[in-house]
Amino acid sequence: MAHLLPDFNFPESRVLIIITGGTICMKRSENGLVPATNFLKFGLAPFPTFNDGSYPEPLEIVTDDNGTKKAVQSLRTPISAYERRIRYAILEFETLLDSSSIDAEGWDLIAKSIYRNYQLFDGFVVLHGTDSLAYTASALSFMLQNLGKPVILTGSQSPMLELQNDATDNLLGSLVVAGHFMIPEVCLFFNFKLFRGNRTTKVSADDFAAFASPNFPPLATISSQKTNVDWSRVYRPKKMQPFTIQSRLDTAHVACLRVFPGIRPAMVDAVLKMEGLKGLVLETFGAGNTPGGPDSALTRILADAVKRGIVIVNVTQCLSGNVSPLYAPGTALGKAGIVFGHDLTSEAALTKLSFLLALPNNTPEDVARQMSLSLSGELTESSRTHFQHPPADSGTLSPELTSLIALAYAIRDGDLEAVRGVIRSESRWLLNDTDYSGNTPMHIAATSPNTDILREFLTQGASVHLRNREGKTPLFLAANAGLKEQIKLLREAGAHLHSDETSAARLQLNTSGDAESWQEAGIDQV
Ligand code: ASN
Repeated sequence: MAHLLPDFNFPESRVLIIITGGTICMKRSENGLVPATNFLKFGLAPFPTFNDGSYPEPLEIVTDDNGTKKAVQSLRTPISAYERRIRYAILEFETLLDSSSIDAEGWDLIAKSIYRNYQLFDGFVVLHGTDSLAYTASALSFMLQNLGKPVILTGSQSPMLELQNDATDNLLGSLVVAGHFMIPEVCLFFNFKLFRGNRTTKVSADDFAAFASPNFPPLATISSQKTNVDWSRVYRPKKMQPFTIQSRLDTAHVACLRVFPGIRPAMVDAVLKMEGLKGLVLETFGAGNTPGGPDSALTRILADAVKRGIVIVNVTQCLSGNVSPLYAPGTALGKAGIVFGHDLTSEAALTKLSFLLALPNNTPEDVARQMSLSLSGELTESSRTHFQHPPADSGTLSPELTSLIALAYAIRDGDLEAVRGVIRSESRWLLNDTDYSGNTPMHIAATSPNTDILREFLTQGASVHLRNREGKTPLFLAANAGLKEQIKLLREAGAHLHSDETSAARLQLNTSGDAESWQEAGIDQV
């Protein structure tokens, strides 16, 4: 691809890489592979793909809840196929772990690291071992609420320092996604595929294609220089609320049990009578069946446990498909108050149960109800129908661009009905598309008079974090234009100024800027 701009003019995304351990950063030792510290130095800096040699200034990262900042070394990638560079810094956990030892404490540490640094970076990559990666991805998808930026988890089957490794491709793909595509989800990137994290499961102990998402197609695939994102599948928050985290999942009072031919009801009873047990994931046969059928001792034991307030969730042992009241044994479980987990993976069921049980004031009935609803795209609610439209033909002016232009006019005219009409007429999700200057419909709405349009976009999950070619967010544009109502709405939805926008705002203030607007945009808090 011909580069049209001089090197120094390329926009830059900032990505924080959080390292928890795992094979990707392991080195050989007498005791087998063990995680090694200082990954930036041995695993990234020596490789031109991860280091363009420009050695930029250090970047600040936040290291604790008091907001303590530390300047750390940062590196820059070469220019991408999308004419952008990614500047990244590393936050390495003090104790690096094989992921078989990561638990709710580790999930908290990851969630907190993202929360503390949320305003300083455009996206996040988490390096993690593969063994428990699907659990961590599922847990984080519930813990990170109203997420507006990409969080990409990855790891590898072979360490970065081995000759034939998958570490390079997995980390590079994750960086490309986190640095270019505003996919506001917890994702897992592996072997050229981007999956929704809470749909994944580890399917191979050694193959590079280690993960699958059997009930939900990938969100994106990478082939050569191209990243093909299926925007129609991307999950977006529907609430106008800023990013928050819910920490401390309750993994101490849940269990997971796989039924097998000949399983003794007394054994299931013993698990259900363990002190303090509040929730059980029951991995059943096929479409949700247990041995013995409706009048069996096992069904009675399960029904009694539900009466005692234990939430039992029925998921299938099969790799793909749904549990439902199709056969008599499954129907009996439903009647006994056992929740149908639809097409949840065991990993998602267990972490979701731990998440819901930890929420204050949640009764077992509340937990049971929410277990069969989708909280962050982890299950397919059976009533939902997906319509897929064939791709549009290409013309001189693509239909997407025509719609985008019509949308821009409708926003500028403040015509909410016309805006809704354009959105309805287009099968694609238009709201994060950009015009030639990198402005999204949200950028245009941020400076147009009808705030109902802005509100409409925000409640439809349009991103407040996308930056135009000049690196400016919709919030910056609204503050620059002194539009208080627009600033207020954007802030309510979690918008914030980036550090380079803050410097630009301070310059504006020295000349003619409206101090009150900038203050409302949060300038003295950044
Ligand atoms: N045991 C390793 C881990 O999960 C496996 C891997 O990362 N491939 O940390």
